[in-house]
Amino acid sequence: GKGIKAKLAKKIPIEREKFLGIKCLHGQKIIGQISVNSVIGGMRGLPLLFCETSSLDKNKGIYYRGKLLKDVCAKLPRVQEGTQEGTPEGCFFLLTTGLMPTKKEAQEVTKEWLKRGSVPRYCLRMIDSMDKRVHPMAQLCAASACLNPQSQFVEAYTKGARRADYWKYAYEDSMNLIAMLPTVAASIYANVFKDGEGSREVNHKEDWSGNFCRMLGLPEKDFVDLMRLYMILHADHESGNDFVDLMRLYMILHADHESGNVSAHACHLVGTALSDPFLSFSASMCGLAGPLHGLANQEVLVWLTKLRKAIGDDPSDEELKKFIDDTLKGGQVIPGYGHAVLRDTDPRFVLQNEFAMKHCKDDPGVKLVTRLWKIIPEVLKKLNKVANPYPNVDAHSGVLLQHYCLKELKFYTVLFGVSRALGVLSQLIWSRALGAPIERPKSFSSTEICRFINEA
Ligand code: FCX
Repeated sequence: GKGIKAKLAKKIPIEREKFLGIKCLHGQKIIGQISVNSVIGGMRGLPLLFCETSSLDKNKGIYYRGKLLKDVCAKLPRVQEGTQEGTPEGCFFLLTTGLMPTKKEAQEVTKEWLKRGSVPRYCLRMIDSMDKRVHPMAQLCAASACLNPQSQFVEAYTKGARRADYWKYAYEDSMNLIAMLPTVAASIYANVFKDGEGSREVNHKEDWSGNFCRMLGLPEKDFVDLMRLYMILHADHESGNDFVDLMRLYMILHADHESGNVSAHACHLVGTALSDPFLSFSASMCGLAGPLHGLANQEVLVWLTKLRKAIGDDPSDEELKKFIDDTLKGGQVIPGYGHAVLRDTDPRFVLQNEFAMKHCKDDPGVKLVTRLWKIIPEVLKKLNKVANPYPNVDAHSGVLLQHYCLKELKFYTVLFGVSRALGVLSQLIWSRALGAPIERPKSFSSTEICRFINEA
């Protein structure tokens, strides 16, 4: 059979068998210990969750389905003409099925999403009725929740569908939701930043990212003309579609990050109550909207802007070090540096930097970010407490978006969210496929914790 659904229909019974076997034979084995710190300290590092789609290794980096992210980027089939990047569509195929798609299979996903992409009018009306002061992320949460009348999962559940079939409806809803997200996000962007100007038509000649960029109206025509002129003058390769390629790459890199991070865990948690995928995704986005999670990409740019205002676009190493020191002395962290799990430069940073070196190495923001990659770790290491002094994903994304004229910082987390849908919804489909039960850990009061301590 072809397509994701056929692949899943074949694979899910096998994985269920495997699961049942593990449960029966090894269900009682102990794989971790819970300390008092685990209970009061955010469950850091506890081996508590299941995730089939992606994993992190503190030194080796990020894996999607057992493949290093850089190999995923290298091997995903190039679908549209003239593109240098794989597609998020192909990435979704990989995350859900565990298989690297062929070019044809990746194209099939694009076609499916184009077919499913039209957003119901009542939802667009709701977006249009929003006050501009409502943060784009809050609008994304509201819009995805309000799509819930579309849910085939709800319909099937109400009619008494078999539990073994739940994944099929979770799949349909996930595909429909992902297909609609570019239009939803672009409508929010147009309303908040462009007085409602912008297209909402899906063009069947373009892929998911191409449609998204066009609906955002980016890069602006002036910029495309400028780039064409630059390319003619430098007798370089064709340009103009670089921004779509950046979008493809961005959507692949931000998609999945294990299941313990806030956005993935929120989606899973809500999904275990058998809330439908639209509501589960909405919950996920509420979490991504927090400053310790998805909002960090915004903070990096704020910091860089301050830096450039203070010491200019081409400061000396000494000036940079002093600015970094001053930030630290002011009691602030260096945004975009450090990670809870990784212990080396985030591969998502490296891949974005490779893109930048190919497409816009002379951009002053890009140059600065690249120089800081050498300088900041030296300074952070000297503090003797930062577990990972190297840059994470958020240190780079902002300057690239700025380069292509996506200047509205408040929108950056929405892009992150559209991408994150691919990961959290792949995980959700598998949660329903494997019959993940409702999450319900036991909680303890401080009196009870003290009793444990006294008994120990
Ligand atoms: N600048 C200055 N100090 C830093 C630092 C940074 N970038 N990163 C960590 N430290 C400090 C911590 O503040 C802590 O100091 P303290 O003991 O005085 O409180 C000490 O180093 C140890 O923290 P560490 O174990 O290295 O880091 P955590 O796992 O606790 O936290 C994050 C990880 C990412 C939250 C932390 O490095 C940070 O605040 N970075 C800056 C913000 C950021 O970039 N966030 C995005 C993270 C990521 F990409 C994502 O999840 O999206």
